[in-house]
Amino acid sequence: ATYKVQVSTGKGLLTGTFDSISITLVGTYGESPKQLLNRIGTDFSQGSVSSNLSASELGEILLIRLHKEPYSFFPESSWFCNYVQVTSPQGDLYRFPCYLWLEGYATTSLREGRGKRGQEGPPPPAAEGSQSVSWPVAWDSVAAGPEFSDGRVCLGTDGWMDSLLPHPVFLSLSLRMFETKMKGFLNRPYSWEKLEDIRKVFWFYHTPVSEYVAQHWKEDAFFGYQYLNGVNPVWIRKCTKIPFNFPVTQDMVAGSLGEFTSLQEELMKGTIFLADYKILEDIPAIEINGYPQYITAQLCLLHQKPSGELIPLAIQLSQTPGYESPIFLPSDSEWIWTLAKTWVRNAEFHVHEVTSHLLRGHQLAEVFAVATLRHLPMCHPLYKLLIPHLRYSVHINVLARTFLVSQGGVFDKAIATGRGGLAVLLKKGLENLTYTTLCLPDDIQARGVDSVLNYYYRDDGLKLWEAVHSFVSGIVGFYYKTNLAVQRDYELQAWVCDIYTKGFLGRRSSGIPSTLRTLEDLIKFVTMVIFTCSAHHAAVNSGQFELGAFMPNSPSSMRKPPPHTKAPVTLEEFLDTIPEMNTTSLVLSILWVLRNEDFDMRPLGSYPDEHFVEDEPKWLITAFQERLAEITKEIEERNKTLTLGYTYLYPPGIENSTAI
Ligand code: RS7
Repeated sequence: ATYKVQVSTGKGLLTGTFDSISITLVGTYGESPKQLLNRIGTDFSQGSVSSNLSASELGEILLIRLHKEPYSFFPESSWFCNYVQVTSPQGDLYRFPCYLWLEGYATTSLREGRGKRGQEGPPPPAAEGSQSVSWPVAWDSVAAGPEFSDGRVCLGTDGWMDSLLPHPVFLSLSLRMFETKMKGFLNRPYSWEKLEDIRKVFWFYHTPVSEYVAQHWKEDAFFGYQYLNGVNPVWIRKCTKIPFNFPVTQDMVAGSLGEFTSLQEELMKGTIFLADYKILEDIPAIEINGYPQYITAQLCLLHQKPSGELIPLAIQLSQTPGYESPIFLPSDSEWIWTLAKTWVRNAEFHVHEVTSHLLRGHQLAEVFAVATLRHLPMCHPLYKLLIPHLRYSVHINVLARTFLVSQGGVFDKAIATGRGGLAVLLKKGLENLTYTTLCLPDDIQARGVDSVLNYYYRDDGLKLWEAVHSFVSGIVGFYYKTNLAVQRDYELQAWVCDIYTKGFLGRRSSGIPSTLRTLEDLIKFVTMVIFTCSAHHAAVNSGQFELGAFMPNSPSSMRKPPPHTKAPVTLEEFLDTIPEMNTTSLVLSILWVLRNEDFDMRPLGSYPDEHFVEDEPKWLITAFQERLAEITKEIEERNKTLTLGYTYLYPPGIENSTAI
């Protein structure tokens, strides 16, 4: 009988191979002979190649083996195989999705692509599952102590880049460009002389938003706005009782609240909010440019006016009230109030980059990726569902460990925590991280921010959560009919258990499940995974550049201790407290290099790699895309009515995965 074999190679650069590739088909009646697929010197790069294969009747085809072997004098070359498709003599179509690099000389088995769980179907080929991937030393140690992995995550060379022109090339080119533009600022360990200079030095990147920031950064309303729709819109909580260690009184806030209401009344109305940076207590700071830097654990009280403006009422620059730690108020003199707010912006820098961005965006994505590669075979429906949302995550983290959080890296050069304080902060962040925080609808309830006005992050985020949830429900419902099916899927259970024990260090109080009992449990958990890697990461990542380019809005380090009195300060003293020119430039260079360029981006809900072969999941993907398009329209309409549109959860700008 004659079988038709079609092989598709990735479209990226250098995805073809000059090695010899042959195939064996394995069916219920037996195996075909091994057959060569590429003639010498053809590299597969043209996309799709067809061959005919003669064999006796094989029955239903269960799996294929791809043999990658040396071809005379050609050096070994990696191959990015999209998929193989086999048509039987009777016209039955079998598809074998791959979408992986095949490296070295080896035989790779691929199971037929209809989603199969655990016991179903033939036993998993040896190459799949836990043997090939191990937990990087990194995660445990990043969470528990100061030692980071050297980046050698056991994923072969890929980290799943699907082109051989990897991130680093673009990143270093980009950095080179930045350096020329900055013309020497990276070498100047001096204070900025004028605020205007900070704006001007960045002449090659002015957007409407970065200009807006430079003009409005000192305004209370913009300071408050960023808690709702800035880069870290996950921190404020409703305050119903003034904390004992932050003794704000009616007298202090009377001026801000006006004569028609009182602090007590507003507390009861639910319009008072608290940003508490207790997590920064006792985080060690480093020296920068030879001088000690400072970190404090601020408290900031805010009020939402009926107009929707959220304004700061009071700021205390430590967790311990008293003579040494006055409560700063908007009625204080101009630069001391600005300095107090800038200290809070600095706290925001630390908690945003470390807990919201690095921990929740990047490290969790890596945990999900490693657990998925270890436990879910490629034909598992959850592998198919999740793998597009884990693309490049390990790769970008290896880069972050190499350049950003490495010894002598950016954290050690320009951020007050340095690498040591970062590890302490990450550990605390992980200790505080709960399932509630990770599930947006629960998080909104827990923080008491469901009726806050003008909270576009919440509005867009909840719509996206619902859209993802409904998509995941469809996929899960198609492959799992009963709770028992969920309980009995030992691959799935091993996956979730590994996330619990390795990712969350087996901490019961996190509320993270260690097993999944029902369909609803499974749907929620998978929704959380996809939402974290896509929407959450986008919300905390996309605005960094435009909101951080004007440094006083987002200082990475403070060079003087927090003020102990309300004595007026001058602009010059203010400039001597925020980062120097070289520190500013270094942070900006990273923001510049990592700013979201469209390069190779896959927006939320786009699945160009066809892992699913059945019709139903394909329809569900289409429905998901349609819902995202509706959300996109709604956001466009809403943004037309705003001075500053909220775009960080605009679906076309959200990546499927934590890829940058
Ligand atoms: C960015 O991701 O765009 C920039 C991050 C950055 C810039 C300057 C100083 C520190 C950071 C940071 C951070 C923590 C997350 C890093 C993960 C980026 C791959």
